[in-house]
Amino acid sequence: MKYLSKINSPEDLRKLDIKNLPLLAEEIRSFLVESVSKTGGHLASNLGVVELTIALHYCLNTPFDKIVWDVGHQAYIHKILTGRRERFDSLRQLGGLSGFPKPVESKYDTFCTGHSSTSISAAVGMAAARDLNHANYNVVSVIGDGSFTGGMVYEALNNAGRMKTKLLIILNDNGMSISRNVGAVSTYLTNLRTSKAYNEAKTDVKSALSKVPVVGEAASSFISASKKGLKKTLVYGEFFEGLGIMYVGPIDGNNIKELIRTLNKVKNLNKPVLLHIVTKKGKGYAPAEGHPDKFHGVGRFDVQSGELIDKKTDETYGDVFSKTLIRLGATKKNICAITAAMPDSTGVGSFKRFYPERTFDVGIAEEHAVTFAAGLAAGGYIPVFAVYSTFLQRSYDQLLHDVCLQNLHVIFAIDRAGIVGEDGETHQGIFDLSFLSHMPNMTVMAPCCKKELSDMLDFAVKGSGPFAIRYPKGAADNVLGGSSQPIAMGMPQKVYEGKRAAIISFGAVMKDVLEAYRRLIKEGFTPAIYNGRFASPIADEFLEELKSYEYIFTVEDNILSGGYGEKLTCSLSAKRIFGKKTVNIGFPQKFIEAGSRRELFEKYGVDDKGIYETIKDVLSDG
Ligand SMILES: Cc1ncc(C[n+]2csc(CCOP(=O)(O)OP(=O)(O)O)c2C)c(N)n1
Repeated sequence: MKYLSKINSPEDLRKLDIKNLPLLAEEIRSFLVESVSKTGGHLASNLGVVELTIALHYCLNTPFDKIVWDVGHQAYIHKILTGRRERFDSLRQLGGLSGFPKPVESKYDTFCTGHSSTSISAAVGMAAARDLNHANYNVVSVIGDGSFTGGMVYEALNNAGRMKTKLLIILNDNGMSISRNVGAVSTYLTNLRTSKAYNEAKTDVKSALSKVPVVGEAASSFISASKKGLKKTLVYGEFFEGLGIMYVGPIDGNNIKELIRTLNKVKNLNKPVLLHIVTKKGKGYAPAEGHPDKFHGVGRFDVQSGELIDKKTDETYGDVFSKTLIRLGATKKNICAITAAMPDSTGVGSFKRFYPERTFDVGIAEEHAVTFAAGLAAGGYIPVFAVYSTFLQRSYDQLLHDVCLQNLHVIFAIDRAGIVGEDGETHQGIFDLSFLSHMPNMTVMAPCCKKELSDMLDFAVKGSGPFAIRYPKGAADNVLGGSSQPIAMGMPQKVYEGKRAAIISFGAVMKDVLEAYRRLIKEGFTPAIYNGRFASPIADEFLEELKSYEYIFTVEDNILSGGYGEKLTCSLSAKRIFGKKTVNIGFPQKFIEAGSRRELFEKYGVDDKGIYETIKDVLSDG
């Protein structure tokens, strides 16, 4: 590592001669592949932006100039170049570096990201703050073509074009979201990259740009000068220009010299500019170039072969969901599946192989996906939107206003509910119970095992109105031996009879609850065990049943605030059932850091040991 080992800040980088930067890029790629092979992480996206990241820190005066990384999964090189190389082996681990930009981690991280399509809005806001302060730094948003399918992008462009302030949007176009990018916007970008018409339009660029007020002359002479040096790659993006945003590109985003020449010009333009760069996802590492989707987010792997080290063997909740939906789709011809750009990780891709005409990939557009589902339901179909808990957060009002208000029969299959682990604060799915269980008409369920997930989907398809079924990441088991009492609206399943105390387990925490129960029994405690099943509604009959207990414990993998336990406690008091000593076990109302799922359950006392200790302490004191 001739060059990389000497770079501890962007100032060190800026001292390098431009001719050595391609070698630095090579060193960074080796370092990245080696490192991520040990920690896991977002490899392919980062390999594609090595040159871009070097060029940005080389041309800009960071941290005075601000870079906002959309999603932020591609900010690893940025971290490596901004003084975090030596801690890179702690990436995504408890107490280690975050896998996403995090201002508390570094002054070079300007904005927290993790969810897509936010960077232009944030950058426009930062540019507005700069202008109010009469400052003059650059604000740059780096956003991928996948993230460009999200609706906020267009709200931000609308705002940026009107404000006319200095802002640089770099559209990193690799043709990929996690899978191949989809939709009309993606087609438009592909046309920009390839169409003959646009190449021919290059001759008109100069006259078109001369008409642009304020910077017309400067931009026009820039284009003329650049044309010679930039291999005639500049064309005219009429969509952006029509919004008042100067379009530059497309240029080769893996050519460092071309990037630097272009950035040095556009950074001085005093208006919103969109620079369209074309990059290769996974560049420089053959397995990732060949399978950019598999190496988008990857576990530990062998560098030579590209083979995963921790092979997935057990069936996951996502697998069970996918199989069940395919089974249901065969008889119920009005079931549709929807994904927001995550067909493979949600199981919707498998449904598509059987029923392509009833499968919809809407792009990274969760807000739209929910209202689109509402439209399908209004048209007589039963849409199933399979989505990660954390991303459904973006659709609160669409759920409430567009689905629940009309009591439409839409099913939300909420994967990665609860703690997700290494992706950390931005991705933990610990809020869904709190934002769903208070919605009128919404039935909210969680299975304790794989058999129950399948039963709950059957139940939801047969029912009416909206349903949310939440299940966690990872292997699913049949913890209750697969034998379950039929599902009845609002009613939990009684697992073990008991006296004095009832422990109500909500969802897949059942395994740990049963482990804690075994230890309590050994010590002479005799609590009853329930499998909660429904966070909303909670049947009156069950509340009445709880009258016979003195202590009520609830366990869930959600934040306590607004979660299952609080909902149950409020339901008891609404029924005037007083005098119960209730203790809710779950996660505190805070953003939970990265770490393995097990570590985090242990840390917050939601594992078997924590549950056992809490219950034992309370019952012993009483
Ligand atoms: C709101 C939201 N939905 C889904 C995701 C999951 N996700 C992470 S990266 C990604 C694809 C992003 O594609 P693009 O912006 O083109 O970046 P690339 O990885 O191709 O560089 C998706 C769908 C997310 N981070 N945020």
